[in-house]
Amino acid sequence: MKNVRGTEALLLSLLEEGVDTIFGYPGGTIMPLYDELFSYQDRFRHILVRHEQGAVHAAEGYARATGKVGVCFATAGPGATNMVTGIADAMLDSTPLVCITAQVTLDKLGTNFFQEADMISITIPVTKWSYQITKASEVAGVMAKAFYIAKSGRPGPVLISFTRNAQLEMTDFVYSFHKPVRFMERSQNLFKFSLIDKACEMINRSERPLMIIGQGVILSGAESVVVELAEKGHIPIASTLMGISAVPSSHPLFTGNLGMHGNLAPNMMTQACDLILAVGMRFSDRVTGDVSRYAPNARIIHIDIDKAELNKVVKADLPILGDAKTVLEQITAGVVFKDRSEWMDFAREKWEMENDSVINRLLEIKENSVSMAQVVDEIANAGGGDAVIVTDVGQNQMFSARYSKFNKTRSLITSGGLGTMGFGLPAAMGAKLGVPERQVVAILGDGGFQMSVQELGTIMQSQIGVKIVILNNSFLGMVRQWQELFFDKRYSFTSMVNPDFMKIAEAYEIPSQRVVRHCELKDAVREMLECPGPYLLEVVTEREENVFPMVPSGASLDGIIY
Ligand SMILES: Cc1ncc(C[n+]2csc(CCOP(=O)(O)OP(=O)(O)O)c2C)c(N)n1
Repeated sequence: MKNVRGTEALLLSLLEEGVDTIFGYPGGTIMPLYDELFSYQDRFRHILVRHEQGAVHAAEGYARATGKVGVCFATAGPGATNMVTGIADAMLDSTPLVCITAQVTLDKLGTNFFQEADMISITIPVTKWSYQITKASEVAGVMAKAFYIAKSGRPGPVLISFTRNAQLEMTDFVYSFHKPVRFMERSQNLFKFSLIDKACEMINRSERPLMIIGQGVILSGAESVVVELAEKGHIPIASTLMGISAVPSSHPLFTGNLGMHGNLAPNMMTQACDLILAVGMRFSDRVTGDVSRYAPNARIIHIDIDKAELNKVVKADLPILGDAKTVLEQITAGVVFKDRSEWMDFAREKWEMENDSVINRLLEIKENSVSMAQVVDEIANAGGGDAVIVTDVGQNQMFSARYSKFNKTRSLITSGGLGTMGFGLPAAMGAKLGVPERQVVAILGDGGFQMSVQELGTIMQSQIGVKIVILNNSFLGMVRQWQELFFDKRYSFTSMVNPDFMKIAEAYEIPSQRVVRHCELKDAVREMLECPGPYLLEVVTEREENVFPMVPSGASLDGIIY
């Protein structure tokens, strides 16, 4: 047992939890903690970001790329409230985080003290747990619980508000890992074996099954079981945006990505299948379109670790509460091979239709311009499908999801649930720090890049070797696309006058290049990928390119435009 300050107890707790990287930004109220960190510099890598929202997105990128819990620090008041968008983003995308924000001293709480913001009330709806530490003696127990909650069951963010008096008080430090209380433990694997038998029977009987995988597959480490089950039963797989990369894009049973800007085949297959095996996905509106006309002929098996997701949007014929990997292993044992070649022919036919109507057109080479799809395609070819692709939000995101190739899991990091512009650049920094051996490419729009452009300072100071690609269409492209298609082309405030991105890169000492013609693209991408440190590639793209296929908002999946 060691008698230490609250601040040291907190850092010792982080060490106990295996934390080695912290993203943060100091300020008055958190100064005692940063002062303690000064003595622990050899044990932690602290990344000084340029905005607290960036700290959270970086921690998200780190968590998504590594599977570990992301950790970030911010001071009280504005530092803490700057984190809220990132925390909400992590909540919707089930990303495990522990966010530590400082708080004014206990006897000043509720007095509108300088930089006082009630972070508990603010974050309750966007965290799995938020708690205010008011005594140093609470630190070890609260931190153990925070890490347990962040990573258990369906992962998510935890916020710990750390009052200044608790930072400074002395306490005896003893750490013991959190022991789950019973109801939490049970939720991990509550399924009954009769449900497994029923699932196997439904799958074995089905002529046209479709396995839909979400991020839950990645979070539970069920990637190889998904492939095993699909191959054993001859079952096609489709992925949600968040499930992308769980299964290699080249797998013959992988039919593509679902949803609003997904591929034609899996969307059409949803409407034509007789069984959906939904694994670790939540039937988001972006995936279902009009729910009342969703999958009209299908019976539905829904496997999820979060009870609240079962029967929330789509009524399941067989809801199974449990961990995806454990449940799928059981199901795989009972599934038999059935020749579903005709069903796979259906998928192939739709792929050909999409190739003819969309892909070939977008990839068609025009001498004096470059399309966004071509840039993503070139990066995919040059990177061989091994890179981690981090996107921002908008057309850049949808093109990245559709034209990238993925060989490995945890290779697409994107803001799915909240759709947070400004996510891409800091998330890519965090991902690169988490998996330095991998190539990490951030594909961003000119709008989203400028929402977190200040993080170039972090990249410069910490020499983070992330590759930044700006698809510069001088528009808030996705909103412009909707204005073109659904608002009579009335481009209300979506045209952007942009700065010289080359000069910005130069100011941050980041090597850069601008491409305006297709013939320059290949060499520029190669140069970027071969550059050992950070690199910024701006591609001036066609201004009014659209992402297709597209299921218009509120339409049924049958109404897909391509
Ligand atoms: C913080 C935030 N503000 C606004 C939006 C709404 N929005 C979604 S996509 C988009 C356009 C993005 O433009 P850009 O970053 O240039 O990317 P592009 O679509 O052109 O690839 C906007 C404004 C959002 N998702 N997030």
